[in-house]
Amino acid sequence: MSTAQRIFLLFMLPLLAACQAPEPKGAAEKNAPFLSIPYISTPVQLDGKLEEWKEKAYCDGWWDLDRLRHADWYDPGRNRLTNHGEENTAADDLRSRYYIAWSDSFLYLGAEVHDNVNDVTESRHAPRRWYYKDAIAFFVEAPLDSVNESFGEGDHGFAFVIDSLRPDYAAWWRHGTADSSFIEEPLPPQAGSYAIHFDPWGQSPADYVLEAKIAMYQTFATSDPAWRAPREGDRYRLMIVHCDPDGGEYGGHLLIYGKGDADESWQELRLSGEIDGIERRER
Ligand SMILES: [Ca+2]
Ligand SMILES: [Ca+2]
Ligand SMILES: [Ca+2]
Ligand SMILES: [Ca+2]
Repeated sequence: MSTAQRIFLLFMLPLLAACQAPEPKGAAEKNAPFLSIPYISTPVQLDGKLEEWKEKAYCDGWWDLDRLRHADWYDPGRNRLTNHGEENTAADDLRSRYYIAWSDSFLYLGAEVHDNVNDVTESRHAPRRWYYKDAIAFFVEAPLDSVNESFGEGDHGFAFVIDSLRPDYAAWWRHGTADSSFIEEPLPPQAGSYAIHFDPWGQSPADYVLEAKIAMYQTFATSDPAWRAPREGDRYRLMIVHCDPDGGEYGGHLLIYGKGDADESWQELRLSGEIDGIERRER
């Protein structure tokens, strides 16, 4: 072996070994390859009660900061809550379950939320500033494409402010097209609607259930000509932004299934067939 070969091996072998080392077994909750969103044929009544469809919807359990900090999209600078000194744990401040399903015409969105303070006011209010109020936003790219965009073609943000007065801006639509982005407007009534049930469990007036539906043709078809009437196997992307300022200005956020406005960071979802509810046996 020549001197040059020895030197090459001396420096390259450790590098090659490092490249082949197994990934460390961290605690991070890795993104699943995609979320399977079930089809539902059940008629849905928008009344702030999810019972007629939630067991047949996509739901992966409770989300709070304790769980979120182990997700691989977690960013402590953006995922945080406002501490009033009254909450024993971050989960007392905000914890939520989300439900998603689709039908031939609608995307159904639901959430069951334990919150400690309802806060929908802010000093520099503007209709588009849902992210400074208690609100849940569902970011959807439909269909998924290979272009990394921020509220460009095919991108939508459907935000619902948890305001009992139901102002016009409480259902908000941020979207884009091939040649424009961040179009901001109230969600037109024909494009979707929502219901909120406050204090659903008789435990806190700040708790709520959100039940919403988005008319896919009236929204998705206007943004991307590649969108087609939904069918099993169609690929979209999803991210949830759950805002909980509670007296802070920008305040608290849980970012779930993604990292921000860039749609490339959002989680892939696929429209799938109908599923049965989880069976619970007697013994
Ligand atoms: Ca309902
Ligand atoms: Ca809270
Ligand atoms: Ca709140
Ligand atoms: Ca895209």
